[in-house]
Amino acid sequence: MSEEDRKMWSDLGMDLQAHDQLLDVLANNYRETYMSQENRPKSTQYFDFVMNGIHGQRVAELLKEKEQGRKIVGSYCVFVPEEIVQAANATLVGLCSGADFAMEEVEKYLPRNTCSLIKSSLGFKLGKVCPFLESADMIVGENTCDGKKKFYETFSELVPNMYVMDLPQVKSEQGKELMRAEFYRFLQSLQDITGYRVDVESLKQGIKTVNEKRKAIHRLQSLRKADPAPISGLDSLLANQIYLYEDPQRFTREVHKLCDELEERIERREGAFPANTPRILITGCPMAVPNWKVPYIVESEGAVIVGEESCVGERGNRNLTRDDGNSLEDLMEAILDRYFQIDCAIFTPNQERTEHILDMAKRYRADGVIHYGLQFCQPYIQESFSAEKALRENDIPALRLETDYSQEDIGQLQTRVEAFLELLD
Ligand code: BJ8
Repeated sequence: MSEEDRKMWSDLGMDLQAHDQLLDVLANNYRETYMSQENRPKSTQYFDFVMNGIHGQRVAELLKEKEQGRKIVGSYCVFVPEEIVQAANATLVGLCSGADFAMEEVEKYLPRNTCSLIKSSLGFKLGKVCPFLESADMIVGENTCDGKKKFYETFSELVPNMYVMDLPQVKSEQGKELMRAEFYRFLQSLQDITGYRVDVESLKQGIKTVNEKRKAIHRLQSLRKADPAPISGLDSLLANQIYLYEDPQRFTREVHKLCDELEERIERREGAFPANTPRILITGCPMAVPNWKVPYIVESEGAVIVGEESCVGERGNRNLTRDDGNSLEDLMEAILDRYFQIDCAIFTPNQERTEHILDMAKRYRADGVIHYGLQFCQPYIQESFSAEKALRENDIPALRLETDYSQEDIGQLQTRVEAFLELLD
């Protein structure tokens, strides 16, 4: 890290000592998890470059955009419509955190039985170690699960620029109406902070930018159907994680470059793992950087992850937004239609998610499915039972894992994954 980076973090009011510790842990974790992989496609060097500058180069770019009048919007959920943010001359960055930090402090604010994702998000604020959070002009919290809803109440007392978006829990006409009203209120609030009036042209451009990014990741996902899989699940997960805060145009360009290389690998039947390696679909809670624990275990036990039914994965990027409207209302409706299809477990009933899990297992030719649940996550752990039942009824082996961000259960997880993989032989 350069002196310039340190000055930037200090100007943002961060705790440099605590941040150094976090970066050390992150660098070690990345080296052990990612750099130890064999047969990585060359173009994954782009991921190394992004991860290397995760709190440096990307943040400096965002601050430069800010100097030119653009705003930064932080978010904890894929329900926040990026198209509208882009159209309002702002940049969206994901803030979910994937590592424990300042846990003693966190438990002064939140009950112990809160999921790691929420605890970590608070820990990064209390520890003053997240430059994205500290540079955001608006932080959007969304009313999804109970844990997040109550967390945002607490968080509002710590961050002055919190914006809470209400969301429906039922996919009814009334639910859609609520989401519509909330998307318009969000549009208005963005215009208020950016001083920028969203029109048909800017909204079309916003849709185009985000759709292009989605098309690139769809292409990557589709190439993972090949056997041998041309890229590891770990690297594909990283693409989905970077997707949430990387510059959209650069991300799109680099992921297409990676896909060109993967197509050549497929042609040569060259894989990240040998042909006939057991293929696993992961489903469940989102995995934010640097939460690579379960994928690392799965792939070091000799399987390859071929898809993620997750918000950091296909649930988050599944559909494109229609761009054929000729009025602001048409385009807003297209955005609403796209986001209303996200089948997060906070919806009830949520049969579409089970159908998507089955569909993905078939499309990616998965030999088995692992349901990844964060401890104390009621919505996903509850749904893991119905998902498992549906998978078994379709003769697809399933394993339910429940874990957190600690390293303490690694041995136990390895044993369970190993036993599951033996079943697939
Ligand atoms: S759309 S999955 S990103 S809410 S793991 S905090 S659900 S207790 S993250 Fe999510 Fe949006 Fe839904 Fe996706 Fe609560 Fe569960 Fe914790 Fe979770």
